[in-house]
Amino acid sequence: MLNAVASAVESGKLKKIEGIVQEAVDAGVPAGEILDTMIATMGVVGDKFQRNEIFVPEMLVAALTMKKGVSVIQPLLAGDAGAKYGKFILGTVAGDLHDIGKNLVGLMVESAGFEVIDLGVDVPAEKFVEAIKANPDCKVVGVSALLTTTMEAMKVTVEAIKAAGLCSQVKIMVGGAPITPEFAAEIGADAYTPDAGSAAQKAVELAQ
Ligand code: B1M
Repeated sequence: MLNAVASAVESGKLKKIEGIVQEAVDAGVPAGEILDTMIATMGVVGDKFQRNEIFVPEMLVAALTMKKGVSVIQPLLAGDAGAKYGKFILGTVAGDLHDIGKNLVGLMVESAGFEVIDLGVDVPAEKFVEAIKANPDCKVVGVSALLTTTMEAMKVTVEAIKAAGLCSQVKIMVGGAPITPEFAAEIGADAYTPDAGSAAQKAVELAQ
């Protein structure tokens, strides 16, 4: 079952993925396992891209396929905790178009009890600042970056939030494949988490 999910994502079976994921769900495979399989498969896709075995279009179709697959299990992953911890502003930094990880963070944070305001991808630092100012009840901001070349934009974003004097209002969480706890500390972020599940736990901690 999980092999079929992995192979459908890897080969970009856009039309078949929903059925394949649904079959796995119906067979009793836990949604978390299905998600972990899809995440691991994107790692395989990335490795193939790095070895020039596939190119951007294939990587994009794999990503779209994963998104469709996630939509099937989304209701099983997200609980309805209500927005008891207030708002969580989230975005992928300027110059960066990767959003699957960010979207998973949004999903988990929402199910942990936040109202998520998703600014999308390629978000300039000023847009984060404006959104925080427009939402004075927001206590946590999540900033995602997937490229080593956009880590600098993450630094700029954290600096802009601090320069705008918003640190007493919000805590800043960062994450994404190239981000390390050391880098997070270096740029002055309040927290780093490696995945969506731990991001949700940390967000709850920071909001209290
Ligand atoms: Co891109 N890409 N990509 N790509 N892509 C990577 C990131 C890469 C590692 C592939 C590789 O070479 N092995 C490489 C970056 C290398 C580097 O920076 N050193 C790369 C490259 C080079 C590029 C382009 C430059 C390629 C080109 O055009 N020549 C280009 C850049 C475009 C841009 O952003 N400006 C590009 C484009 C794309 C697509 C558009 C085709 C597509 C993205 C589609 C989309 O997201 N809508 C794509 C994809 C799919 C990937 C890979 C294959 C998969 C990413 C993914 O979705 N993973 C990726 C390879 C890889 O990651 N191994 C790759 C699954 C997802 C669940 O994981 O996003 O890591 P991830 O999220 C994780 C954690 O990181 C964490 O939680 C999630 C898991 O629970 N997390 C957070 C993420 N954000 C968080 C925030 C938090 C906390 C945790 O707190 C706020």
